[in-house]
Amino acid sequence: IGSFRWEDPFLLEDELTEEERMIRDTARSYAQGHLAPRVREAFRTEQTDRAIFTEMGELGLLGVTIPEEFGGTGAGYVSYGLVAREVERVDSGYRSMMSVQASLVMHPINAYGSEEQRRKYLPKLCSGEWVGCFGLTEPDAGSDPGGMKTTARKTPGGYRLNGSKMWITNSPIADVFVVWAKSEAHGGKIRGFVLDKGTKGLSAPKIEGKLSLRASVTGEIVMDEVEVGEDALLPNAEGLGGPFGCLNRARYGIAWGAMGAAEACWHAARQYGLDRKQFGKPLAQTQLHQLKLANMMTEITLGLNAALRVGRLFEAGKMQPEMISLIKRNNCGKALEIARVARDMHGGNGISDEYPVMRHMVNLETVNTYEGTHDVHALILGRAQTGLQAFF
Ligand code: TGC
Ligand code: FAD
Repeated sequence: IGSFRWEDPFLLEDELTEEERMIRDTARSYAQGHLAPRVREAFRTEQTDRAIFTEMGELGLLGVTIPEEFGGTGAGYVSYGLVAREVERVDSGYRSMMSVQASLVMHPINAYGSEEQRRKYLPKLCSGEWVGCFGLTEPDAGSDPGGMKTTARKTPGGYRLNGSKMWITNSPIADVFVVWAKSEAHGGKIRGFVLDKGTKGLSAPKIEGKLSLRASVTGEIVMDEVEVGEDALLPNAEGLGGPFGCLNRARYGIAWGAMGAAEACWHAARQYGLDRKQFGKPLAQTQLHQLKLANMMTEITLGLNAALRVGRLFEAGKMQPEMISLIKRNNCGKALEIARVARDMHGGNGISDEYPVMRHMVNLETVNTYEGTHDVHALILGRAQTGLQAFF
């Protein structure tokens, strides 16, 4: 029968295929061996290491769900989730860099792009030679992306784009910009465009002073009369369904990733409680400490197994976006709460960057907000069961 595995109570490990375990192990050994040693300094000094993209690319961690003919691994969504979990166990910023590249840049090019666009962009994005970013959010359109002001006007040879995007992961170091704009030639419908770095009128200033996700650079995208050819348009997506199709994948990965960050906090709190003695005994021998650990174990176990279930449904073609709202909202909210409690359980040491807990905590504030805030996903789930939308 074997014994209870406290770190994997429902034996999730046994549900994985050989290939999934291999990909997960590659991600884990890279994350622990190469990301963990540099995260403290990167977070302290707000430095994003560009080399991480090529390192991940070499190991096949960027194009997990992209077909092999375009440089990807052609593996499934569970593998993708497992990579997100291992990377975010180290830092949510590193997972952000990876998931934007994979779900928000490569996915739309693969799913909505022409054959030429796929051939031009995917292999170099898979290898990390090029870095991508995804511009949907604007200064006045966050939760309500349908309110975007960016426009694309038809020109004789293509389109002219004007507008600005805000809070864009990777943008200051990006070579490839997937941006969404209202296209006059398509009745004002939202269309996707792929822009190349260096195009006249395109710039991506860095946003300074972030107190969260400091190892992952964030910027604006400014488009001032940016002229592109017809070949910049993603031909096979029209309306908000285009960007949302990408968000489904990124949100799904975040549901796994947030659990990785939560596991890091849980394990750290457990170890701290075993090592630290007060009142003549280890903190871990107090009832309050054990109650907190029991809560963490419970939420993480449920969250991971829910993510696995949705991953399997994804792979079986049975994914519905509301399933993803459920796990994105739940897992991010629970991870944030776990990080806050783990921070407290470390006492004064918990505020030091010698321990990972407070860094995870401030990172998870962003993770709980981006890709649809906790409350926006509640409204999606509320609409799904009442048929009444309460957004406006
Ligand atoms: P709504 O009327 O609900 O839908 C408009 C059209 O979109 C379709 N749709 C979806 N399609 C596929 N998947 C989904 N999840 C979809 N959700 C909606 C829908 O069927 C409809 O299609 P059609 O053909 O009928 O037009 O639109 P709404 O304007 O009422 O939307 C409301 C709401 C709140 C659901 C939505 O706008 C929303 O989810 N807001 C949150 C915005 C968001 O998540 N932004 C993320 C920006 S990217 C980012 O944060 C990256 S950070 C990544 C990192 O660093 O890791
Ligand atoms: P708002 O929409 O203004 O929301 C503010 C508050 O109001 C929230 O609490 C929200 O839940 C609440 N609220 C909004 N609408 C309602 C309502 N109808 N009813 C009740 N409450 C409501 N975007 C991209 O496009 N690409 C990226 O790569 C990207 N990366 C990001 C990286 C970072 C570090 C951050 C912080 C953000 C990033 N974002 C990105 C943007 C992110 O998706 C948005 O911040 C998010 O969607 C929320 O939009 P907002 O900030 O405008 O907040």
